[in-house]
Amino acid sequence: MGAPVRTTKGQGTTPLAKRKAWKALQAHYKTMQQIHLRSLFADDPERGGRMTAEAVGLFLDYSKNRITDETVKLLIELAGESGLRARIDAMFRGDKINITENRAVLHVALRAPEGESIFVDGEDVVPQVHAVLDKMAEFSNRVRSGEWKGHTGSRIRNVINIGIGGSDLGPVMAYEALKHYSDRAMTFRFVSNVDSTDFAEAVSDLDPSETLFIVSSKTFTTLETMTNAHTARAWSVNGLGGDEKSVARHFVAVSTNATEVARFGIDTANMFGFWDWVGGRYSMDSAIGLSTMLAIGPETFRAMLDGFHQMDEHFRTTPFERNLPILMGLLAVWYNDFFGAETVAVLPYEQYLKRFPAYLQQLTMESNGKHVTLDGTAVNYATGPIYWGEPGTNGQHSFYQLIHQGTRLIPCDFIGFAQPLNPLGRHQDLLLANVFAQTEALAFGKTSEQVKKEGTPDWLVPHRVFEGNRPSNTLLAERLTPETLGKLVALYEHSVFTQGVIWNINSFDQWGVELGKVLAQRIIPELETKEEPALSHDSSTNNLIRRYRRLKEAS
Ligand code: G6Q
Repeated sequence: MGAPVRTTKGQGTTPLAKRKAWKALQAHYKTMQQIHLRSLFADDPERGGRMTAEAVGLFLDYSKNRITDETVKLLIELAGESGLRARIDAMFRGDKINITENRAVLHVALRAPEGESIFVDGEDVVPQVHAVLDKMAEFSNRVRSGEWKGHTGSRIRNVINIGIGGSDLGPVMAYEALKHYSDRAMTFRFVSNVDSTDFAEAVSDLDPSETLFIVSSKTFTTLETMTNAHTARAWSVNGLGGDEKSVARHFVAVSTNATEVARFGIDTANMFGFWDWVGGRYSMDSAIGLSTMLAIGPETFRAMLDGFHQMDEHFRTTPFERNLPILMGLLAVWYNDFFGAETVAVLPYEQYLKRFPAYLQQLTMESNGKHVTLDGTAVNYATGPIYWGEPGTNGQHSFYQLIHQGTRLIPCDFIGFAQPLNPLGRHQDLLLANVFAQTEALAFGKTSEQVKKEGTPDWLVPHRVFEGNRPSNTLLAERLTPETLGKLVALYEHSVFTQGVIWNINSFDQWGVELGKVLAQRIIPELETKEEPALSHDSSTNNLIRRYRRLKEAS
């Protein structure tokens, strides 16, 4: 097979380091590197009001970044020179921009309203999306109302999603994020790890007659998922008197692979499909979100999709200088490539978003952890930063020390909401006071003069100085609703896209996960065989395998 035809012209022709705006940014950085946020604010009293952008109910304050209007202008020029406009249009049009897999990248079609048209290989995919959504809705309503019964006639009270990676992280994150809106009479669990503890703990207190499994796997061949699915089937069938017919009432599948679904024993009438143009880490709003829909109901799920779509439209149509995902993506590039920042911390001040950083880790790092450009040339600049984080305020009592006083520059995204979902006394004001205080402390710090004035003994002064000049974004919204969650996820999806376009990499493949999978397949029989295997790995791997074999026999 020859190389696929590039459907997006006009990008990647000039290597990044040779683009005019890139060079201008290099020169500009030399000045910016010296300037403190204290002086940027002191010299420009309007800054905090001006360096903001608001769209679809999300307010972004990016004024506490180490930038000037000139920086923003140059970054936007860089986006222009990098062909961002054409790349956005290509994605939304359904061009096969995932060139290494020759696939369109159309998570935006998953939330396109009925009546819109997006074509892949001459076929309008939007009606297909809505047909699956309708099927999911019908099924969800039947389960939620109790009409769908288990094999013994019991109502389904427990739903377990079995999946991993993109078929797990989105569903878990969304369930936790939207728990407030979920049916509390039902229990939702998520099994992903091939470590048997994951499954064992998930079912330990559940009754098989009330438990429905969703086997979520695009390929339906993933080792972890299929191992867990078979274990689940055995647990379920055994718990239901050994009748294989029970599988039809207790297992449904979300997959693109009908053949394997049928082979597993799931009736393909109970399979919810999606398409090769949905990447795993971009799939939480496809049928992979079936557990989410079961938890929150079809209407609320559609509200989430509407939130996604609003952000898609904002991204597609808004000029770059007011475009939230583009601004955030460009700022990430600014710190990653000019300041040499290696990580970005995402700090949601909302307990329900506790899994949001973990979700973002896959979205960002699987997408932009790439070392070659679209044409296969090794990059000579840093690509995807490491994303990490924890909900505030907990992180403040843990790793924030390093952000405030360590030697590394860690740009932070603070995410806060004005209205709590569980209002209790003063909690929300205390929570939000911490958001504002942290960004203020990071930016402005505390000088030695200030520390001395407080009467601190000289020897202690250096320890108590905060350099400041630590950048952050603050995202504020009214309230965490399903709609807001959709907007937030789409915001980061498109920020990741923007970064990938600047770096001229393919944000939509993940070849880096393959090698380990292949090697594991080779090692599995070496661990399982009763005979001492002839090993031909390196001496470390051989030694570890032998030691493991001895240790497991020891019990
Ligand atoms: C995500 C990746 C990956 C994938 C898992 C599960 O973008 O493709 O995380 O989601 O490997 O794959 P299956 O859904 O095919 O089981």
